[in-house]
Amino acid sequence: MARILITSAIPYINGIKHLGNLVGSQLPADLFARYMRGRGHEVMFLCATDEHGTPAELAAAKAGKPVQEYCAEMHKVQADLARGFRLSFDHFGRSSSQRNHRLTQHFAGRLADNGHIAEVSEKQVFSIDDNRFLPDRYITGTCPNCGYEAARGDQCENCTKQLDPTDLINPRSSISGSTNLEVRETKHLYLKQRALKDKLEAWIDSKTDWPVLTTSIAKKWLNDGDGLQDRGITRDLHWGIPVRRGDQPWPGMEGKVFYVWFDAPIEYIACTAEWADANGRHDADWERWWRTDKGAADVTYYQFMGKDNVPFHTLSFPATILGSEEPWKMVDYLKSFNYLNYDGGQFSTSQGRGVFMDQALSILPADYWRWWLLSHAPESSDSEFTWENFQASVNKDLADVLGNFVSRVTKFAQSKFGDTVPAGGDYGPQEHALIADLGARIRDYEACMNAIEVRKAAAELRAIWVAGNEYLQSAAPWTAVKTDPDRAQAIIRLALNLIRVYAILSRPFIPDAAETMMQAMGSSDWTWPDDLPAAMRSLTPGQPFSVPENLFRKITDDERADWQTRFSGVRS
Ligand code: B3M
Ligand code: ZN
Repeated sequence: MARILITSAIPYINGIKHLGNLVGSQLPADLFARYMRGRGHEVMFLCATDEHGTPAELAAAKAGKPVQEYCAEMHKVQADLARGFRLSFDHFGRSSSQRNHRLTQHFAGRLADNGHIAEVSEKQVFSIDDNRFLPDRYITGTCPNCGYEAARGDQCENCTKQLDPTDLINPRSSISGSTNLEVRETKHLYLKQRALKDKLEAWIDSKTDWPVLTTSIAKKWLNDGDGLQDRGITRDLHWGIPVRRGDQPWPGMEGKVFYVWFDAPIEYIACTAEWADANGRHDADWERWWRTDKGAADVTYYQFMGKDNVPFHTLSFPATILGSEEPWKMVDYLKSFNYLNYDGGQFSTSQGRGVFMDQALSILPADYWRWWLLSHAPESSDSEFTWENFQASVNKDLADVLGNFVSRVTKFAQSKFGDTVPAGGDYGPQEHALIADLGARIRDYEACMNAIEVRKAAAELRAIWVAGNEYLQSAAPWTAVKTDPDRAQAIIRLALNLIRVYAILSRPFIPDAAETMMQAMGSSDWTWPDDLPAAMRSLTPGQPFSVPENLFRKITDDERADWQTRFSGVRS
């Protein structure tokens, strides 16, 4: 039994995520966690909400709530949606937890002790009416290049020129609109990443099995002229983890917090400690996942994320870990994803374009979405959600292929032979050929899953469902029953066993349907079919089964047209 540590990128707290976000990290991570559990491995699967930073503060202000209260509420909303999508986290933590406060301060202290931190004085815009420093993008003014009046302090959206806030004509606070601004001196901590470049490079070079997407992004940022900059890890904000040097105050840094991207990846570790706290475990129980000196040397660690998060996970976070000079577990395999587009454009959180997690579950159960999203995961390139494609693949793969097999087999069995697995006959050449074929296909499926080739794995699984249908079509128990009832009973016994095997194999993709199939077969034995001939005799003659409710319904053309309109515009 192997020990598998899995983390998904942790979603920002502000707002509900869309399906593109979901398929970029949490959902494929869940697929892999479920598969590894199914294979009998010990899995620790973690996710959390990413709660700090200006966007969280502003979203709370917009909602008219104290930021703590806002984050607590939104955490619950996201946790409920995760449950709705059957995301099987061992723990869904919060980056604002006390555990993360302490660990983040610990890492900062270690980095300082090891000479990796510089204190830098800089000038920054302070808004007197807002009583806060303004991040560059929260300053609005007229672009000196094109005259656009709503240019942001970091960049003009109109002419794309990169700006400095002090370039803006008539600058004002985007938060309050106030023009009562002044430039103040402020001191920040910088992580000296540049000095860690050789170590980072050696580490990245040692990862020869990473997906091209991951490695190419890591190398680009490592080697591009201004790629590996020393990085500011503190901010002048109220909401965040107070800057401390381990458990000591940090002179000169009073009232400042760590930058959200400094503390967010540390939450992967802190989340495991939160898991221990929530389950009455000891520190040793989480440390054995993370400290190579305390049992984590035999852990294999997988991370899942969208491509925009790769630089932070291949450079910044590893710099934090390497710079700590402590024996923390580092990622072994980093699976990254391209973007999912929506119906000829992009998903847009600000415009409410596309389907968001809450809306998706309000129109169809989780399995429908899980299947489409995973079978179209944006792996080798960006992919696109269209309602036509969604309808076609649900109706065909789920309803016609899998659903129809289960329903035909169970209904026929019940009507001809009653409520138990029929006893007649035995498997013949046709069954042995099918079992041999399926055995080979299952090994292919496993190979794709082990390699986290999500789309290919879905295609293999679909092929396994198709093979069952083809067998049933050619064995034709409805014909055999007229002349050779024993033969028909053997066919049906095999087909019922196959439903149970389908439940096991399909569970990582469509857990609810898998549960329904397993229950209908009167079994709770989820043992992976390493020995397929034995698995195909798991349900024995006389054992009760039932006809499940329709596993999947079809999406009608009217529904498709209705949803297409409903999700195209601005969210109310
Ligand atoms: N919250 C960005 C995102 O949700 C960021 C990921 C943090 S992973 C440590 O895409
Ligand atoms: Zn401009």
